[in-house]
Amino acid sequence: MSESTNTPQRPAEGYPGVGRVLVVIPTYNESDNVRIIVERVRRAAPTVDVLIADDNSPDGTGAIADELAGADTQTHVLHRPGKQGLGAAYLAGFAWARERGYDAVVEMDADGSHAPEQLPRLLDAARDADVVIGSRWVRGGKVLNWPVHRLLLSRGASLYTRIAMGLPVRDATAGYRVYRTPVLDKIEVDQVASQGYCFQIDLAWRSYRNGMRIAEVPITFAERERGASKMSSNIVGEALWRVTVWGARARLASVKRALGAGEKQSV
Ligand SMILES: Nc1nc2c(ncn2[C@@H]2O[C@H](COP(=O)(O)OP(=O)(O)O)[C@@H](O)[C@H]2O)c(=O)[nH]1
Ligand SMILES: [Mg+2]
Repeated sequence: MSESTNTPQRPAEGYPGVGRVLVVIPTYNESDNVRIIVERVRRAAPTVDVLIADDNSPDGTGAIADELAGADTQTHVLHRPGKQGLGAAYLAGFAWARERGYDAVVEMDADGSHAPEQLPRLLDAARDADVVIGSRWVRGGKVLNWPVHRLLLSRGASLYTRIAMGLPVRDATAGYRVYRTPVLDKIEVDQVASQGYCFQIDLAWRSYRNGMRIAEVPITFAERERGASKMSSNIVGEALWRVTVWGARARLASVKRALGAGEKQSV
């Protein structure tokens, strides 16, 4: 088949200055996209490996993923029993990477919103950072083909996260990221239960609180061209609710610290 014969077959020698990298691509009903995205990643960054984390997609994405993995030693598949959400798929992918000694993991959507051609830019930034976020809302960042309500939702979510939680990240819901593997232990990623956008905010928040170096690199984000979005109003609601609770907790903790310091001073 022509699709698999042009896939480069090179040993995974790693990405200079970062080491062995695994790009985790969660999929649910991405049969129109999975082949294209894997080929683009392999071409854009030939030394990195790919893991497709598929939740038993009814549209046969998993079988296409098997075909891709069979034709390329650097492409792998993790079959999961059913739809359990984006966050759970990433956690399983991260665990897979840690078991195999990868130095860094990348989060990337299957639908082409995160251009694989920009991956080297993110990985270059990972040489001097623990976490790299491909950001729409820093200078040079862009969004293509989004209706105004999505632009407002995304910008609003990031602004709200900065104000409510004090998280100094411009694009807190962004899902195009690099984590150096030791970070995952430090932020106790195993204990994360959030899904969707909240998963991304949660990991950024944990990284920030644990003193990780977070770099934001401008990306051009394109809306998906094929297939349907899996995000729902529930996922947006979860993010809003959790950000409010986390923010309130953080503020309360700092007020308590300030009061504690005041009491000590007065005795
Ligand atoms: N494995 C898995 N992947 C998922 C699930 N939900 C969404 N995804 C994938 O996560 C990525 C982002 O989802 P998408 O629907 O594009 O979200 P949007 O970009 O916010 O509209 C895509 O690659 C989806 O196929 C899920 O429950 N399980
Ligand atoms: Mg998408």
